[in-house]
Amino acid sequence: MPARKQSSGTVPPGPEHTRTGLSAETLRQAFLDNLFYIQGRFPEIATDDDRYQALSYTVRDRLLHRWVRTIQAYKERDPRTVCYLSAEYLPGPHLANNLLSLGIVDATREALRGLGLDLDAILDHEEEPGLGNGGLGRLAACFMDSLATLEIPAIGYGIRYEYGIFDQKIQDGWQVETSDTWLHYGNPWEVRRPGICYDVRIGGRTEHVTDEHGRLRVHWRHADLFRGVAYDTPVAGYGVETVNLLRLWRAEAAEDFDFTVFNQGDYVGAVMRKVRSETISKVLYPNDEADSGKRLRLLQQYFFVSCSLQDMLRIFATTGRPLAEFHAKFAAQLNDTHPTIAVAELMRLLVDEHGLDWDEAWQATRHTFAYTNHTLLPEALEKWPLPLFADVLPRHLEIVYEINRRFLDDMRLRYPDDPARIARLSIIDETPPKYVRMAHLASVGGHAINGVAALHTRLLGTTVLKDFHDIWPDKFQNKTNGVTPRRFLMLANPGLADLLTEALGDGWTRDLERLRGLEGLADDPAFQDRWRQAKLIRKAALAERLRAGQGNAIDPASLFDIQAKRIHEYKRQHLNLLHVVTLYNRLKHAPDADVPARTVLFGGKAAPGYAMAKLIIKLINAVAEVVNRDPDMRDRLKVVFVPDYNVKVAQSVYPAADLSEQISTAGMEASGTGNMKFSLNGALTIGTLDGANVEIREAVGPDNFFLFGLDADEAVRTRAAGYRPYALYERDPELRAAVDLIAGGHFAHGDAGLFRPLVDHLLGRDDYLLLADYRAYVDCQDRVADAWRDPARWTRMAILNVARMGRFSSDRAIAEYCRDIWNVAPARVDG
Ligand code: NBY
Repeated sequence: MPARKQSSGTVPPGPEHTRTGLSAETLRQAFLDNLFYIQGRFPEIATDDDRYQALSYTVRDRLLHRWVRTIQAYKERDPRTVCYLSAEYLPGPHLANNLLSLGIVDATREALRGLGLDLDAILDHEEEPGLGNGGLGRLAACFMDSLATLEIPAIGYGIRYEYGIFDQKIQDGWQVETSDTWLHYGNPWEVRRPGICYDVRIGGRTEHVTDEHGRLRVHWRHADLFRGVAYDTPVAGYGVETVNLLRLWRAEAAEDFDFTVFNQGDYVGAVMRKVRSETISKVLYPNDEADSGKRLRLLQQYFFVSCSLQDMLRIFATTGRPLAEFHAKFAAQLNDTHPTIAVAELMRLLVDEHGLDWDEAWQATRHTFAYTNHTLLPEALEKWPLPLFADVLPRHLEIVYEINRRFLDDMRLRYPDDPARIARLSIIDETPPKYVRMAHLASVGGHAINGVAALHTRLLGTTVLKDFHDIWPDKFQNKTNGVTPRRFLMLANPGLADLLTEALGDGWTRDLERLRGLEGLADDPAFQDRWRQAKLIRKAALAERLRAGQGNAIDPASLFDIQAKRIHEYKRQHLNLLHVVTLYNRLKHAPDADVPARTVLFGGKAAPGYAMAKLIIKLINAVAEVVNRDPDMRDRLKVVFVPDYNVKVAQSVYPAADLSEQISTAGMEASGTGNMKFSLNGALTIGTLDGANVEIREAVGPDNFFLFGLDADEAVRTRAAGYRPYALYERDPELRAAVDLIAGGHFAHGDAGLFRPLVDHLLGRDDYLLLADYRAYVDCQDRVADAWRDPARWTRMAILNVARMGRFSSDRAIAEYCRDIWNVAPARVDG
């Protein structure tokens, strides 16, 4: 181990020092020290948690070293810095990822083995931070990984929810939500920074006064005050020295305010106020459609955005540059509209607090922000009822009005005779009680707008943001999503990763395009054998996990057909079920039919207030119950619901899949990222031309992708032409049989009422066009079965999928954001 150059006396010395050294022996000693000095345990009485904590602190010590040097390097070089503003992050378990980034997986395994301990058992103990709902939060985490790995100066800003996404239990087939208590045992990965805290004001009213220089000034007489305290988590780049920062804000009471109450003798009142303050960062909102317009959600958004911008201004002040150059220091990305109040807050900070004039402030603001859209669903586009907005953020409403006034004045010059267009463009929706349209604020207040897949970006510019596209076509960009190959291949699938490295060298881990080198091996029988072996091991591991969890014996040799993602009607888990029921009917009628054995697995959470999604979960479990105990189905068809799908579960699911279900109604899934993770792990995709599926299919080749169904334009035309699902039901006997079986109560112990809402919707409106796509889907599944019967053909397709997935690395996505939106460059941190 070469001696490490010290850049300052503040950094602990020596590579073999037990707080920094990377050898197995030093790690062993450090682990024992931490077990003793942090957990207060000797090895014989240590619990699983003690061991997890001790090992995590051992790893954290090694990260801190690099972290401090990264901060020093950034301070010296003053580079443009990316600030990723996201209300959600789903990083998954930290320990294994940090071992990987530091390159000490093997040394740690060896150190623990010397103590009679198993690394995997310790890793399994980690409770993951579920600080996000799904794809959007996970994308933020993949982006943080890639930013650090590409050595880009970056800070991720967000909220330190005390309760993340709920835990899902299945009782009697129904989803039951229990509270997530990820902080129960403490969190070794975060560093609380009591010194980095900001006041956040809300409510009250504004006063407009003229100061002694005749300048108009606005005083915000707020009604309430909170404080945000920083909690920092290191984000280590893979194989580089860079360790970036994830800074999450926790809400606390602002002490001075408490004191005034306290001095009036109301001690209990002061404590209650403190408790109330803390509710702001208490819990992550599940993305229910039902509860949009919630005051606490607006508070959360403003709270984290205000803390983050104040923090950026504090950092900026240390550079000594004039404030009008704020945007030269920071590129801030709005991860969907959730942080969009930042546009008004930065204007307020610059104009009201720092005395910039409006035009200067607007120039800096517009050049700072860029906006990523993640949805086309009109019901998911955020808008805040004006009375609520005015009540919580009276000054911001004035600022939004001023932004809007100037914007619409420009637009009236451009479209003098088109008031309808002006109304459509307005940031304010005038429908009573009036709303603030956050996507409009983001589009006006930033310099770039991006979609997350090519199709999504095209539809964005022709539908929900068309009027903005008409004015600023150059503002629109596509940035197709990507996923990190570190977590989702190296960590999740070490067997396949080793095989890839053996075949290609290890360059693919940082340059995923190198996977293309596999193409030449796609037909090599020996390589194919090893490929299948690696897959079988992951399938057996998942089967074992599920057996241990719920007594489900599943056969690793069967075709693992998996749909794992949030449960939503547009994602059409129930279309998948219609196929399962169709297979069931076929097998019942022809028990000797030659159909390959299939295990159909589902995983995913339903928003607690989304009744139809919860009914779909119940239906999955109801079908599973009947299918799995029918002797005619034995060794041929099995249905499994994997409970509590989260990042950790996902890491054991992707590698085990043979077939990946990406079957959303075309035009509805913005991108999807699970589709990329499955394919990268050698699953073949059955999918529609939706989201990034389109580009995945182009990349892997149409012969290696099972395509079915209407495309986005056809879906629109089908609806416009007076879609009648009932006619399709009447015309297709297999479809009718499947629907009838569900409707008749076959999977509900004879209760014909249970699934009625679902069936009625399908036969009546069928908004997501399941019946329109049913026949194409089932026929396509038959083609899947044919391909599966020929292992050499299937394996060749799987190898070609992996070989051609290089483009879907989040490293590529981040490199594009850096080049086209952020204008930032790497700042190498020396070892
Ligand atoms: O973002 C997902 C998209 O559905 C998916 O297609 C895309 O790949 C992914 C990354 O770009 N969107 C998503 O996950 N959205 C949410 O989780 C979400 C969270 C909160 C709220 C709305 C949506 N909210 O209203 O608070």
